[in-house]
Amino acid sequence: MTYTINSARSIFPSTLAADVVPATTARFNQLSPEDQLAWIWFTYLEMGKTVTIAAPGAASMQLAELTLNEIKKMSFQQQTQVMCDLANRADTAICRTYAIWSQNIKLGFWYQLGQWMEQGIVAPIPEGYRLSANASAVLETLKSLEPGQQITILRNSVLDMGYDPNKLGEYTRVTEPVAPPQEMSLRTDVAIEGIDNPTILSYMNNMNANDFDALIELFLADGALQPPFQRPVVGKEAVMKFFREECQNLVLVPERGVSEQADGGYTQIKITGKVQTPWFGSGVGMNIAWRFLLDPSNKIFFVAIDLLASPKELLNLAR
Ligand code: ECH
Ligand code: GLY
Ligand code: GLY
Repeated sequence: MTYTINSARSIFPSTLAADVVPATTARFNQLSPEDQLAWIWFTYLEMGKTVTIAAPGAASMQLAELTLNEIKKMSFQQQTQVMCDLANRADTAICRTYAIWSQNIKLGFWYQLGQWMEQGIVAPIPEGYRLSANASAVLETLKSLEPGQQITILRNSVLDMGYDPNKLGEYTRVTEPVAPPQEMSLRTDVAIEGIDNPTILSYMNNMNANDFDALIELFLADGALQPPFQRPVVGKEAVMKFFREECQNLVLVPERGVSEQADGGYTQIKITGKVQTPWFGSGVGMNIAWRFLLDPSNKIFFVAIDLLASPKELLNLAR
């Protein structure tokens, strides 16, 4: 048998992903725009008790600056309208601008608005705002989850806002500049219990060094990468674009793994461990599995990244 991307997706089928994340996001999306904004505000306050969010890099803020300044000058009523429009995915100039920003620019934009809301520069959530019963229930669910699951839901809520980019026709995404890879002398090597496959070790080390040119060479031309809760990104060019836009400054901390022969001379390898995002640093360790399928020449045909259901899953290396 030869593998297709689709059949590769189900290697290590006993891996338990955090399905509560898409389920909670779906419930969030049912709320009214006002409720969504207030829900995020309360979530943000709640999470602020235990984790700190890092200020975004200057480069990403600069790309949102025109829009931020425009909003800063508005009345409270107009500011509230803009925020509701974003949650409502309305067809406005600001929602169209927002739609073409990369993930980090969207997050940086809201980070700034949140600061301004705290400082009284941008309209706050009305004092005494009462969440609907549904919104309160979704908030209770969120509180019961692990921090890595909470920040993923929070990020989803931000990424879903603005005008639908699929309705824009041709457009060029606005992204942060890509920093040069880390200098060789500063790089560190991961060690993974049970794994000495050089492709896997290079994958982790190159990602940690932001060395996307070296990283992409580990993939087959028609190789694919499947981020958590997403469809696979297929082909070297698309995967490289994904790395440059969304993978700077991640910290991968793989812990253990298992490797076994698969059909047709392929090798399947499952690794579990932690990942940190630059937004929360070592304050939030996400429990992650990587499920790799390597071809007979040891190149990556497929890798899925899963956010795990619980820390217990870190020990599940069953085939
Ligand atoms: C306020 C109220 C009004 C409305 C809004 C507000 C502001 C909200 C703000 C939210 C900020 C949220 C943030 C969330 C960040 C989440 C980051 C995550 C990162 C996960 C990364 C992973 C990486 C995995 C990968 C690996 C690979 O090997 C391949 C690549 C890749 C309050 C004003 C909206 C400010 C900052 C969850 C898992 C390991 C797949 C990337
Ligand atoms: N502070 C996180 C970032 O700029 O990616
Ligand atoms: N800073 C966003 C991410 O880590 O994907």
